[in-house]
Parts: sequence; structure tokens; C-alpha cells
Amino acid sequence: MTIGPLRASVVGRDGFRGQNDQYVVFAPIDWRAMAEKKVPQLELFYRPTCPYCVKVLTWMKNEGVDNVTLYDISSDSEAVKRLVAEGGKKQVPCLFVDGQPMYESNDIIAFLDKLRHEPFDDIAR
Ligand SMILES: N[C@@H](CCC(=O)N[C@@H](CS)C(=O)NCC(=O)O)C(=O)O
Repeated sequence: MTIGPLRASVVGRDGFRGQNDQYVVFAPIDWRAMAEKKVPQLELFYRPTCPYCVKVLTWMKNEGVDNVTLYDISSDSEAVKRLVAEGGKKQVPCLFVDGQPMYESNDIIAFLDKLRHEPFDDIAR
């Protein structure tokens, strides 16, 4: 299918820029769905004195990862309640990914690292 003439400035992975500014499309691209899938809600429960938490937070700072909402459970009793109720235990660090708990610091770092390079739905959790 060829749509044109269109002055396409963005070329997606399912199409390419054809001649005379035509945009050749192989399949409709649901950009909104793709964008929504790529941005899960990220919440990190931590304690400032926990070395595993410091490891995750330091990695995030060094890598410029700033799309995670932070909850310090040493000063936020509501966060503790939520961590235990929804996560199942009080251990930190814990990353909630769209409400799903992930507890191991190495897993959290690996997940956040992968999320920067791949669409959310492509990541095996
Ligand atoms: N293997 C875990 C260890 C996490 C851990 O031991 N966290 C401690 C704090 S440093 C904890 O939350 N312990 C349970 C508790 O304090 O109730 C990781 O790497 O994330």
C-alpha cells in the first residue's frame, strides 16, 4: 500500500521513505499502543542505609535513570504498608513494575538497564 504524497519526517520500523516524499507503509503502526507499552509505571521502595538499595540508587544516578518514583520506607509508613501488602515482604530494594514486585537488586538493575533499550513487552520478566 502506498500513501502519498505525504511529507513524512518520521520513518518507523514498518515503513520507509519512498520516492517524491511518499511514505510507503507495509502495515499500520499503532504508535500510541507502542508508546504505552514502553512506559510501565516504576516505583522503587528503598531504605537509605541498605547497601543493596544504595547499589541500585547509585547505578540509577550514574546512568541517568530518573523515571522511577522513590519511596523511602524508613520515613514513609504508608509505603511500608504498601510494600508488605502488595509485595508480600518488607525486604528492600523492591521495584514495583506496574504494581508487580521485583525484589533482587541485581534483577532490578538488569531490568531497568534492559528497559532503556527494548520495548517493555519484549522484556521477559
Ligand atoms: N539479595 C537481596 C538482599 C536485600 C536485603 O537483604 N535487604 C535487606 C536490607 S539491607 C532487607 O530488606 N532485609 C529485610 C528486612 O529488613 O526486613 C538484594 O540483593 O536485593
